[in-house]
Amino acid sequence: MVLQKIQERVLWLAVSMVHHANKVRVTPSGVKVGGHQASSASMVSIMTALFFQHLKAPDRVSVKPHAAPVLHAIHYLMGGLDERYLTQLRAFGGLQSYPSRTKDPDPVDFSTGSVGIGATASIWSALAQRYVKDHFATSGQGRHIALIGDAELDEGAVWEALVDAMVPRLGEVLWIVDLNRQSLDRVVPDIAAGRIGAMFDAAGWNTVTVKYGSRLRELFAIDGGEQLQYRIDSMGNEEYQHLLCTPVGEVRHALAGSGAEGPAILRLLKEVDDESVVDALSNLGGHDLGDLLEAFAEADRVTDRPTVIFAYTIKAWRLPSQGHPGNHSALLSTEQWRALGQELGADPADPWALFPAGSPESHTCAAAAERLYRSPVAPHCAIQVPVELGRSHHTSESTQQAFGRFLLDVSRHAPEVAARIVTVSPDVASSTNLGGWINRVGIWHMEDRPDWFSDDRDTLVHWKESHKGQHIELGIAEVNLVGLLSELGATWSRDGEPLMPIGTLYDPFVARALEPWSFGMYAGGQSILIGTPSGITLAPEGGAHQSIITPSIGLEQPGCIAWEPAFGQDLEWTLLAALSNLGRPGGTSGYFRLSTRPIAQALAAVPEDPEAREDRRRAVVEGGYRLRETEGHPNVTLVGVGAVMPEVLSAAAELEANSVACDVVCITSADLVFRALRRRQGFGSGKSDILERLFPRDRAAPIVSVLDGHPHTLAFLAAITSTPIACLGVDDFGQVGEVSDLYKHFGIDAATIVGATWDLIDQ
Ligand SMILES: Cc1ncc(C[n+]2csc(CCOP(=O)(O)OP(=O)(O)O)c2C)c(N)n1
Ligand SMILES: [Mg+2]
Repeated sequence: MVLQKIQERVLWLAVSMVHHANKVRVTPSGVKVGGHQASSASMVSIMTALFFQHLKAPDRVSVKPHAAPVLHAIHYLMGGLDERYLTQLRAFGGLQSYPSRTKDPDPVDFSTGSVGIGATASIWSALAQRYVKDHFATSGQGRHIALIGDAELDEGAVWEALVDAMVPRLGEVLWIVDLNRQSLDRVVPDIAAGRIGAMFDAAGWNTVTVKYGSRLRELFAIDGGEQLQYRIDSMGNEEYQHLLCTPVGEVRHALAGSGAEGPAILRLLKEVDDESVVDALSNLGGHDLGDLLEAFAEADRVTDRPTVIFAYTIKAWRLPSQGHPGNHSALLSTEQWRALGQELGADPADPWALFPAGSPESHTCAAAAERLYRSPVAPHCAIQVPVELGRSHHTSESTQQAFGRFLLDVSRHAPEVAARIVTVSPDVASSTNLGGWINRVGIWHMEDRPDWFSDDRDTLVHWKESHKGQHIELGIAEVNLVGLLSELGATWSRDGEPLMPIGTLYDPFVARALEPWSFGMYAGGQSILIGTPSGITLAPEGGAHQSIITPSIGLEQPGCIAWEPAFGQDLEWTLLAALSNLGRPGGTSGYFRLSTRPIAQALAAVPEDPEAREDRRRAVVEGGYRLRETEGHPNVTLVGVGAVMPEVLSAAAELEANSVACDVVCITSADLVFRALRRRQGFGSGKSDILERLFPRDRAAPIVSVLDGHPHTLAFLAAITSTPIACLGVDDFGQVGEVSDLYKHFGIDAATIVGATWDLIDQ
């Protein structure tokens, strides 16, 4: 059968890529290269049946991380990957260790690597595509398929996604579980598949199981077959895996076991030779191409809910370490690799050979390539984001309030930008000030639903759900939030329609969502995350919710610019700048750390003169501005970020009153200032004038830095003008109180700033 030959070649190529990277290519450092021949082997049949027969062009496939070589082998056979890459697995500029949407040279639909995240990405991608279809004139919707390892189902991210109320409606989602009963270290304990299937069932999924291959089914159908099936079905995973590793001559008796069904099984197997007993035992449905294709077709017949196919497979299928618990990272020796080539009809002397032109296999590969061809996504013309919205920020305002007003201002003054904004919140929309925006744009749902509280006068946030809404509400699930943000932030590259996704959460929960958030950016999603309220400034609201390390997280997070504006005007300017960075090649995500502390806006009055105002705006979006300049040379430069600016300014006033000359700098993005410093030091290219603007050399003075976050975040400022520094900040959390109590307790109040200044300049 043609597919049979193709899957053997796919297995050979995948194993050979790993073999070459580890046993042929020289690694001068001596550092382990690695690769996963066993994990690849168990997925070969599933992926061969899927790609060469079943898949359609619009379908998107997320491939479990350790089957990356299988995906590349398939692309190679379909003509989508140059041969030179096959020797470059895990090499600089070569094929990545795990499928990478942004770094691999061949078409990869989803980046995977962090287990669980690649699985759930298919769900968020389906939702994002539906959202885009509901709001813009896009067509075509394929399946969103995730090929996942069985141990990925141990990940909380999977179950967090499964219980979301929208998910059971996603008929386009298909998961195929490579059920090889093994994880990295061990045989998955007991027989968990039935229980897990029931959990999917309870979550509203259609479940399909592909357990036994045709040879086993034939044996089950004859006399003694019932006992054999009972014996295999009731056997724990560990015993089954042990049988796979048992010497050929001993398998028959071990399979019969010592139970009541043993004699009937032995009678059944009497006419079967030892090799065939072993073959039958390992004849699982996940390696039976016909059974797999039937299961895919069965999944396609159910369109009103997602489907999961449990495909029983064997880890290291057809490799010497088949089924062995220690096979996860096992590599074939060169002799074993050569022998495998012979068994699979490949030539180790010419390992990358393609099927001969004109052969049925070559035809099937070409036909698959043609069937799966996608025309490139046409780039959308840039959305013009204004630099101002025209609101005057006076009186007293917190950045969180300013954020709520900002969204309403955008919908009034820049409707074409507002049309692209989609907000998402994990059950904290109203407490992060999204209420006004939600009332204006409504909640997005796949179908229109009645608002039972529409006539209730006490309801402040109206829950009007329709397919045209622009806010998506999730349950309390921060990992879902960042997963969905990532896919909403990738529609510009997938569907040609840029979105400007903004997610809100309480700032300490950034840490809970950190790794999947970061992974989403690596995978190519561009979005804005609003952490609010933040720091200890949320003081009376709860010690447990205080975030301390998020300023450093923001500064260090790749693919993202972190902002912490103090004033409403600064929030407006920086948020507009962040929006303009979304939804385009070379774009970047944004992270805002906001606060519920009302601050007198007059403290940072914006110049009236248009030129001076524009000058201020530019500085604000480049990382900060000088808020106060003393006459003559300063004795100290006080630097503040965010909610602590009133303390910084009142410390400056007190110091001046005591003849200590102070300059004050208000930083809006420590991240951008640090990047400018790196550039000035020769790491990367681009402007660094913001450094001279914030810290002119001719005004260099010792620095006292203050923020509501870990003090080390601003320690780098000392390098800008080579001055001494005292870093004030917060290095503990968990105490409720009034803001003034806590600022004093943690030493970010005006008195401590004054004291730190005296200590510093006395030295
Ligand atoms: C979040 C995360 N935790 C741990 C790992 C390390 N890891 C890689 S593969 C693996 C086991 C995967 O088992 P399974 O999904 O069943 O795939 P198989 O190798 O059996 O095909 C683990 C723990 C990881 N990549 N990501
Ligand atoms: Mg597994």
